[in-house]
Amino acid sequence: MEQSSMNDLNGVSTEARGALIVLEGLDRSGKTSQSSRLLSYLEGLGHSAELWRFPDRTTSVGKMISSYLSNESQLDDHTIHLLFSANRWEKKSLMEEKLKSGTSLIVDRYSYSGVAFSSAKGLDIDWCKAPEIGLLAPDLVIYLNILPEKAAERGGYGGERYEKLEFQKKVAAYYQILRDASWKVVDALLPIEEIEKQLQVAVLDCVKACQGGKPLSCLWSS
Ligand code: DGP
Repeated sequence: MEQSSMNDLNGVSTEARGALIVLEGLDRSGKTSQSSRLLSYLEGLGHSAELWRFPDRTTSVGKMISSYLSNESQLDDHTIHLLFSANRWEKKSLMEEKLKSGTSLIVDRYSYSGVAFSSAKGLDIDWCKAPEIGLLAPDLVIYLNILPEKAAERGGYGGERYEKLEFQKKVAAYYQILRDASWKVVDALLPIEEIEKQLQVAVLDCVKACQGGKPLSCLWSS
């Protein structure tokens, strides 16, 4: 057997690939700085890696989302939910291409934000999950756990639509519903270097598993 391939459970040969690593958490939980640190860590070890974030505000759908978030436009809750989802779908093939070519992706927010934020507005959780079905499933979900009150204390929120304490409390409750045993939950109040160390261990294991040929799968598994 070649070093770059192995057999999955069905006996189908799977190739070495990059890992899909997602960071989730409330606004101000520290995802963005930990994502950048993880990128430097993986690159420092010689791995091919990229930092992505959703919403990707550079696409035309992303620009509509950005305008909604900054309260420059108003949209029905269902409509904006589907736009956030479309913003992930429009990047799906590139995502798959990158992973298959061996690049690991560190993704700041993904479908879990989609479901938690829209459910917090009162939309049905199963309805919220439906448009995410078929997107690539992360190999690792890292959840930076922080009490909404503590997150709000961190330099305050900006002026975006969801940056309000009462709303973030509801989002936190929906993250609890979505969370499963496979998530790596890290206390976001630990010192930044301590969080970084914990994440490095989890991410390296995950990258190695994907290099070993762990098959790609799709949402929604639970
Ligand atoms: P960020 O660029 O990570 O600060 O995200 C912008 C805001 O949008 C933030 O409050 C979280 C929220 N958000 C991110 N993804 C989604 C999504 O898919 N659906 C909804 N409703 N909100 C989202």
